[in-house]
Amino acid sequence: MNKDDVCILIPSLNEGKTIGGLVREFRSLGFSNILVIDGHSTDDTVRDAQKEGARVILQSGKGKGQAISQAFQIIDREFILMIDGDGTYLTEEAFKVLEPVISRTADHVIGNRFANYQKGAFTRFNLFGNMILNKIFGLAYGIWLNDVLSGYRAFNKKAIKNMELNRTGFEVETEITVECVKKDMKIVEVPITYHARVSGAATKLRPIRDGLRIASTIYLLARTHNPLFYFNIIGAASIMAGIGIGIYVVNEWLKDITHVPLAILATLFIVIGIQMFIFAILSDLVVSMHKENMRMLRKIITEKEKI
Ligand SMILES: Nc1nc2c(ncn2[C@@H]2O[C@H](COP(=O)(O)OP(=O)(O)OP(=O)(O)O)[C@@H](O)[C@H]2O)c(=O)[nH]1
Ligand SMILES: [Mg+2]
Repeated sequence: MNKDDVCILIPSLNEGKTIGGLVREFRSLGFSNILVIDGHSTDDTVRDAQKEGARVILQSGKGKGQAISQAFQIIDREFILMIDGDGTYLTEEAFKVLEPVISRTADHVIGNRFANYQKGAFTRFNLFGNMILNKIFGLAYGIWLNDVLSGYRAFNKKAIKNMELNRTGFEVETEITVECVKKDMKIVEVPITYHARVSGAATKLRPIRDGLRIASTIYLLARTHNPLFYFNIIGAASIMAGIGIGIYVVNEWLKDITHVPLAILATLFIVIGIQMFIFAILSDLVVSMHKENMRMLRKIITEKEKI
């Protein structure tokens, strides 16, 4: 592996306790292209990273997602290793994470933290939340990954240049994975070690708010990949509401009380639900044809590049 072909990308926001050591370790492993994208840290993050030899740029907006998408636009190396700046991942596992992209068996590699995590690295709530989100992701995209939200990842240039990222916050890992699935990039997971944050270094993740945002991102982005999943959920919710109101109306009617507006509402919900199911089938047809076209287009482009 030519280490000069690799860009180490570290998003950081107030990681003064760990960033210096992290950059130093990567340099001692032989990596010279280290890019820290900083979210306007108010501690020594920028100074420490620069002192150890990293190139530091300040992100133009807010959030980890915005930082990553800005960094992707300026990176020109063939391979990219992305790692959080909080010292929870091991630098020596870089080679393991990079291997599948370098050997061209993958376009995107995800380090699976659940393979080996230190006690205390996840709260019980985080473990549960991750499990649920991985399952929702599997249902929506048909790819059953163990750790969609991992912060230790590798890419080849093609993968990052093909990516269109619009989410600004902690939904970025989800969006990256979704984009790879949508663009037919090959994803591989490798087992990694995950440590707890060093004491006193605050997390920027707000589990409930960010968890809900991630879940809604998984759902909303599925519209153009798996419309059956997207529209059937709306259809099922609508039919269930209709049936619920309907049961109430019939029950009351048996007691000689008639609710005409509620009866109309129940019927409307059920009809809308059925229409959503039909809409799901039609959208699925459109999306399948679009995917077929895109696949063909990509094949033509790759063959053209070979000539
Ligand atoms: N540039 C930039 N980096 C950010 C921002 N928010 C978080 N980060 C960095 O993104 C990485 C992941 O954030 P964490 O707070 O560790 O989130 P997490 O890993 O999901 O949560 P923990 O389990 O508590 O570590 C860290 O290196 C942060 O410093 C931001 O707004 N801008
Ligand atoms: Mg972290």
